[in-house]
Amino acid sequence: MKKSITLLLLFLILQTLQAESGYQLWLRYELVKDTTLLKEYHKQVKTLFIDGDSPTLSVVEKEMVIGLSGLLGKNIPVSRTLETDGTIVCGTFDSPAIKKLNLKSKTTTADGYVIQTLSLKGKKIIAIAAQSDIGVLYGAFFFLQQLQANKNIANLAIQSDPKIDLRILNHWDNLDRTVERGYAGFSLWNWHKLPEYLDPRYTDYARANASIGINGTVLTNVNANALVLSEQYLIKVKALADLFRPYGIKVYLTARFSAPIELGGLKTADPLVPEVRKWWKDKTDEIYSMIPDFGGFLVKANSEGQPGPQNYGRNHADGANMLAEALQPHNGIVMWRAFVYDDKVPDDRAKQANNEFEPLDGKFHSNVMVQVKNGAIDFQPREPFHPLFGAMPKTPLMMEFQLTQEYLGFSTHFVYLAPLFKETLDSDTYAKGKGSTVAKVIDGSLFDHKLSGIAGVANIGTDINWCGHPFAQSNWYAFGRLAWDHSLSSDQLAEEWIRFTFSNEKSFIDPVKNIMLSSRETTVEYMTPLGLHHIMDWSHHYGPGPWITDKHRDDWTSTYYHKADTNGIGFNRTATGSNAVGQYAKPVNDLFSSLDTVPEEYLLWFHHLPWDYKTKSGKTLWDALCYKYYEGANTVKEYQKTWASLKGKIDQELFDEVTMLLDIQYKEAVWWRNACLLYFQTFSKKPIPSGLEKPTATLEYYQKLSFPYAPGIQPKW
Ligand code: GCW
Repeated sequence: MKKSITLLLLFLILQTLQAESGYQLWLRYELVKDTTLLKEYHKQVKTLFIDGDSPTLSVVEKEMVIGLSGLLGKNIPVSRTLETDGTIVCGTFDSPAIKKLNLKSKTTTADGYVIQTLSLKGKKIIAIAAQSDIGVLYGAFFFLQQLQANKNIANLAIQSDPKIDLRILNHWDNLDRTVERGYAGFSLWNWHKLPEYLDPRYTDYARANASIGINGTVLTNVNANALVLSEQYLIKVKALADLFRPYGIKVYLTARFSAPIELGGLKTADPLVPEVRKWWKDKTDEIYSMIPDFGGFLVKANSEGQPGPQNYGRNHADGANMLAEALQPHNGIVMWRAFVYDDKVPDDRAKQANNEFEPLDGKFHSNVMVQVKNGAIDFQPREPFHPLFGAMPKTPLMMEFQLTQEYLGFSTHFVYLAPLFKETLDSDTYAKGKGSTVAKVIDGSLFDHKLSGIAGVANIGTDINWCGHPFAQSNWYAFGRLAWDHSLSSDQLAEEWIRFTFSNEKSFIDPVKNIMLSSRETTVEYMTPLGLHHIMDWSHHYGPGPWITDKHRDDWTSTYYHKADTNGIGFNRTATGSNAVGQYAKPVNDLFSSLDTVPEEYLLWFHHLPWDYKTKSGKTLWDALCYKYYEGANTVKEYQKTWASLKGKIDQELFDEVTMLLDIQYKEAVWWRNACLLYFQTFSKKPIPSGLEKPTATLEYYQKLSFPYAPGIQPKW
């Protein structure tokens, strides 16, 4: 015991001496600086009582001990009595100590928790209780966060239940440890050294996820490799699953549809062929014999060259249901992705998912969820909500957000994504009249579904700070918190994260929060303003490439999407064009179709308009476009100034890191602005409005730039 206290103190001292790398994420547990508050906390938190014994409750104890000693700067002893003033007691509702307390509020879910201050025989104690051990763990983290945020804990009466049941990270990690669209190093999963070598980082990963309520992880890329389903790899998967279990994190795998051929030696993967069905059933049974709480499969089928049921003339429901049947006896689920587009170039790629999936509504087994990206194209800086969210009432739909910044400046640009997530979640589908928000679709409440889920494509890798950009951590954080409670505001989440990660000082929080809250809009402005989309460079997606054209698939080019010509610019998706608007409910269709009502941010998403079209601001379309691009780049310059003024308020190394990244971001914002405007100018034939500095480089210069080694490229399959 003594030894562990000495080690702990040593650890705390070392921590303060070392420069901060960002490794600790939002779990820094720094000593509370406000001395009055610290004194209060010392009175309120004296001992810790963990009522029960389980791997998860051991995690609770460990986390509380680390957290409290860090925050309070003193050792908090662990006892087994309620007799002391200042006891923090953690346990399930049916544990003896918690039972004694007769807590008034209860939770409605297994994951939910209650945190309550109460008096017992004149002693003030705080109870952290839940239906399950995992709920207790979530409550413990939330309690520590109250201290991290310097909140008053004198009279806690908190009750919290997650609104969405499955809160999952999707790793696009390959078995060779490259990460598709990953900008933070290599994959965390060291397959070569697993199962024997358990990198301590796996535990820190689990802690971080549990601290924000994430309860599932898909370990492998949706562009799947069947090998992960072989015994050789399943042993490794099991090692990770065993490690994650006490943290409430279930493991899922991507299932390559052709695995019965590649691994099983069958001649076909046709989902209606009995041998194929048997292969999946046996494989699934094998997985569960090793990992009894295995979560299930995530599948990308018949999309971007991935095999799927359509190869055999079957549909998505046939494929998904085959896997669902294999998983059903084990309570596993299938997450079948709706990000599909086949070999034929459609008149409008935005329509394809609805075209293929709407007719299948009601045909999926009860343990299938269809996983839908937030927008119909592909994680663009801004997209209107995916029309499928209002169009499949009989099927539980999962949300898929992208945390990794494939289209948002990789891990170089400072972009806080909560406003993007919220914009989609708060969108009204009108599927059952006004107020039918996307959030209500995915939390299951609108159409009364038992299953509910949300996935985030992870932005995590082996970089010391996990996400590449110190501020990219906030996207992992905000995703987890919103998955738990989608009604939280971007503002609140930004503030929490800043407090936990950097500082409780208002003079730091306010300006940094301002940058965070506007950062996504700023990025849209210098990349794809007014509803432009998919104008990035070819394949690696790094930097601007509005000139990309004449590739083997038209719907992978930029010209397909912006349709700029001497007449104007934009994709006509109204009834006179592709009629993608027809996939929305009437009020949404009307809103987007009419030039009087379409929000300016979606203007060119839905309309092709002449260059001299008068926008609401009174400016011509060309001028409005120019001003937006300039505004975006100029705002990054403002960020640089604001950030520079914060020197000395946080760790110097971290400060310098963000300074350098902002320098790159500004350079790249100007690059986006100049390249796009010079290119569009060849059609508009109009000058850049006076007063705006003219690009110094030529369009040819930008077009010649080449980046053969840009990170995160999609490997050839
Ligand atoms: O946007 C595209 C990405 C691919 C990705 C695909 C998908 C995993 O460029 O890299 O593949 O989306 O979501 O399946």
